[in-house]
Amino acid sequence: MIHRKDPGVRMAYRGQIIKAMSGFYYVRPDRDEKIEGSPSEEPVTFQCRAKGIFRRNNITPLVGDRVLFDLTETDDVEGNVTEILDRKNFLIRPRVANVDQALVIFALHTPEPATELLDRFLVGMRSKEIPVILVFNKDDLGNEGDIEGFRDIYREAGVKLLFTSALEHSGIDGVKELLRDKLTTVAGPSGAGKSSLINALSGRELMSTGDLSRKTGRGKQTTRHTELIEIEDGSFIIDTPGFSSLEFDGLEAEKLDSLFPEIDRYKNECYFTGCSHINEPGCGVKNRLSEGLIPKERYGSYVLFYKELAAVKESRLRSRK
Ligand SMILES: Nc1nc2c(ncn2[C@@H]2O[C@H](COP(=O)(O)OP(=O)(O)OP(=O)(O)O)[C@@H](O)[C@H]2O)c(=O)[nH]1
Ligand SMILES: [Mg+2]
Ligand SMILES: [Zn+2]
Repeated sequence: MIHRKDPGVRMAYRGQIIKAMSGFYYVRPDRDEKIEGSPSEEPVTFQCRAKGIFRRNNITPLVGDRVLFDLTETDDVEGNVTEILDRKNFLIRPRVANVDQALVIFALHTPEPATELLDRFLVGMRSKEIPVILVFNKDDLGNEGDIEGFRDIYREAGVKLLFTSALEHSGIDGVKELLRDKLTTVAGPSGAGKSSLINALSGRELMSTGDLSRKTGRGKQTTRHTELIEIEDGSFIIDTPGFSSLEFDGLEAEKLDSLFPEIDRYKNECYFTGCSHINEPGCGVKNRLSEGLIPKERYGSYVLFYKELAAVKESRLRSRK
């Protein structure tokens, strides 16, 4: 119970929305906020509404939002979000704001990693300038060859690359280190072991994990809601349900090469400016590809995405006519 001396005084505090559910926003005050009557040791979360914000600013609060809130109700931990502070960024899926980085988790095996989906993710995050930590989990099921193979593919992809086993608890500390004091969104296909890894990171059974469906060999989408989880003091992550596809929003084919670091670095060697690196003669990127300096898997994803984006643009132009 929070008791304040003068219930008539509106006090604004600063905090962050860590959970959104059924029209309520659960706000954790910033560490240096002193809230009268609040037990100092345990971090308290205030259940808030967001009366008026949407009408006033046409903005819906998101998990991760930094906000001002007040405690106008007298006697309990209820309050009202009065202002959403400027967002550093936000994601549509999951719906979350102010993300510092993404932890992208794939399994080395079961389910077999789909590099196309993985690359889609890396491109999406890079287009939002969100740094990526790429983890291949279940390395207890893999061999040295698998690991070296992925090292070769993602060495120059502009990500931090790690291998873990949530089952055998290996590689966990390395990941934990990278999450310290950050807000990290977790993504990866169903069954990759996201929830298992989060449990291993926090040392607690925070998330329920699922067996792989015997029929499909994939996970069962055990995780459903969106919430910030504090795995240790100051390190927040957000676990999301697995996904099986991902669409790009607002990307242009012409700019796609800048989202593949290992391609981007060679584009100044192309004969034509604006080279798509697919059919043009004198393409520096394709030269480097044939020399083995660009992984063919990554180039393959580039071509696939390029064509996809070009087709979207084409159909948009056609429908305008
Ligand atoms: N061998 C092995 N199995 C693992 C490992 N990590 C997780 N698993 C198993 O893989 C299955 C799926 O794990 P989850 O943690 O539920 O996967 P998830 O990515 O959270 O799946 P969704 O919530 O459906 O997106 C479970 O049966 C886990 O026990 C690992 O490192 N090695
Ligand atoms: Mg899960
Ligand atoms: Zn080129």
